[in-house]
Amino acid sequence: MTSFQAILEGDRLALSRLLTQVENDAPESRAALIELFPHTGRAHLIGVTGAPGTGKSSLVNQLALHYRKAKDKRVAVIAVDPTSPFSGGAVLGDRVRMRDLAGDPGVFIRSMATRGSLGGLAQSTANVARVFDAAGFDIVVIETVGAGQSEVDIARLAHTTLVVEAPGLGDDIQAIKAGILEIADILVVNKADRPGVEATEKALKSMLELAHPARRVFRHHGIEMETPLYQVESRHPLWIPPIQRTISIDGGGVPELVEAIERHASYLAQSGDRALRERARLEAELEGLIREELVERFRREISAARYEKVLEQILQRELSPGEAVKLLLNGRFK
Ligand SMILES: Nc1nc2c(ncn2[C@@H]2O[C@H](COP(=O)(O)OP(=O)(O)OP(=O)(O)O)[C@@H](O)[C@H]2O)c(=O)[nH]1
Ligand SMILES: [Mg+2]
Repeated sequence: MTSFQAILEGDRLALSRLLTQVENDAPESRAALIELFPHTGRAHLIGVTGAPGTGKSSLVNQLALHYRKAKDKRVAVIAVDPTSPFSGGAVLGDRVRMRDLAGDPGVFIRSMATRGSLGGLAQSTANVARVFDAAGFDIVVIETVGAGQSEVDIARLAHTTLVVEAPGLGDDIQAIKAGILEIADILVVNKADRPGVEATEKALKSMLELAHPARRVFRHHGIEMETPLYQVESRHPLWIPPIQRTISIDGGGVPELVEAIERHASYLAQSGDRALRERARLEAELEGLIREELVERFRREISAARYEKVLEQILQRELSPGEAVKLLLNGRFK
C-alpha cells in the first residue's frame, strides 16, 4: 500500500509523515504530489490573516469547532509562521486548540515555517493544502500573521480570505496600515466584547466605501484579468466584503461568520470567480515551476567561466544584456 492510499484510509501517521516530506520538499514527496493531484480541487480554502494578537488562532479554533459540530465537515488547519524557526510541530497557541479538538479524527492541525521549503513558503503551503484536500478535508484553514508578501501570496491560495481586526489596537486600523484590506473577502472585527467595536467597524465601513467599487478579481504577469464592472453588474452583483463581529473566547458570531463564508463560496461558484482564480493560481504555479526548471538547466549547461566572461563583456559595453542572453542561450530551448 502506498502512503497515499493509507492517507485516504485515514492513517494520520502516514498523513503527518507526508506533510513533513512535502514541507521539506523531499524527493519522495514529488511522487506523492503527482499521485494525489487528481484528487484535489474539492476543499474550500479559507485564509485568515491580520495583525498580531487580533485573535486569529482563537478564531480559527472556533471556526474548526463550528465546522465539526454544526456542519459535520472535516477541517484541516495550517498555521503559517514565517518568522518561526520551528515547523512540523505544535507552536504556542496550538495548545489552546488541542484542548477543544483533541482526539477528533476530523480535525488536523499543522504548523509550518520557512525552514526547509526550497520553493518558498507559498509553494510549500500550497502543497500542504493540496495534501489535505486530497485526503478528504472539506475545509482547509490557512492562518498567517501580519502583512508581508508571503501573507499576500498565501491569501491568493485561499478561496475566501478573512482579515481579522480587533478594537483597541490604537486608532489606526492595522490592516489598512499594512495594506492587506484589499485582499479581504470578509472583514472580521474580533474581540467584539471589548470597547471600541463600533469605532473599528465604522472605520472599516468608510474604508470600504472609499475603495473603488470594481474589485479586482485577479491580476498577474501584467495581464489584466479584471472583470469589467458593467459585465459583473449585468450578470452578477459585485461581492462587497461584509463586516462580521466575533468573540473568539466564547464563539459569539462564529455561526454568522460561517454563513458569510458559505455565501462567499456560492458567490465564487455562481460568478465564475472560483474557476478564474483557480486558473490564475495554477497558471502562476506552472510558470514558476517552468522558470525554476529552465534556470536549473541553464546553470547545468553553461559553465561559470563562460558566464563570467560574458558578464565581463557586458561590463565593458562590448555586449548588451539582451545580446548576451541570445549568445548564452544560442541553440538551446528552441
Ligand atoms: N476579550 C477577548 N479576547 C480575545 C478574543 N479572541 C482572542 N482573545 C485573546 O487575545 C489574545 C490573542 O489571541 P490569539 O488567538 O493568540 O491571537 P493571534 O491573532 O493568533 O495572535 P498571533 O498568532 O500572536 O498573531 C489571547 O489572549 C486570546 O485569549 C475575543 O474575542 N475577546
Ligand atoms: Mg496565532
